[in-house]
Amino acid sequence: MIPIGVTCSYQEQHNRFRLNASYCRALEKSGGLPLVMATLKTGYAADYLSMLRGLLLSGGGDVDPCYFGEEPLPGCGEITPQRDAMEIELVRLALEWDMPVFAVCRGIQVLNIACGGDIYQDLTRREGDCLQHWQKAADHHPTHSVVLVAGTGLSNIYCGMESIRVNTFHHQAVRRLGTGLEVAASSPDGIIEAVEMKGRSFVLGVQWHPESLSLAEKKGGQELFDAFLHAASRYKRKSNVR
Ligand SMILES: [Mn+2]
Repeated sequence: MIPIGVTCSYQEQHNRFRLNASYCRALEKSGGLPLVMATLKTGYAADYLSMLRGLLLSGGGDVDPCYFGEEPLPGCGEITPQRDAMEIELVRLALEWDMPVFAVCRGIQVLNIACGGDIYQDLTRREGDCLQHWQKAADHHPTHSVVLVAGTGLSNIYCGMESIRVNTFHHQAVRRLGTGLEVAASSPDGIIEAVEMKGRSFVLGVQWHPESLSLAEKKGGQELFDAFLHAASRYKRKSNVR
């Protein structure tokens, strides 16, 4: 079993951490040993990552817009500043170590912001019409399509298919790409739905929820965890770093 760190939500008003078990089940199905990173502290990224062979950023609430130089707009939801700080620190060090990173939903936004990009604080206030990105169907039903960019790692994982259908529960989305990131999929309304980083062992962010697809044994979910764990199994920390 390959140790994978999984971040979780922090519900300050209830004094509890929270993680949908689907992430852990999906990791286990691909040979991963999930280690939930339930901390509010920064300064321990190296201690954590030293124990791990991959980092999974889970979904959750909104990211503090201060990280990309904006004031909060009316459509911005609840933020958890401790989680933002801890996850951004973790991602940056994981990228420095070329550790495999898989970022889901909120995670793709954290990954993009950690690389210097920014996000739409609220898609409903974006100019131009958007699809429904917060579906009313149950979480394992794919409801909108995404077009895959040919030649990307994501396209390879999906055997060169031109598009797939995904589930969708987000009101924020990647806007300006962070350094080194490339678009791997977008929805027909032009929203970036997946990003990756070329020349890395594995850096993939998806806006949808593959863990829910996996739990329901729907197509397109477990394939991503398999690819992530394959990369994690081959991970060797670069010798020229700490
Ligand atoms: Mn979507």
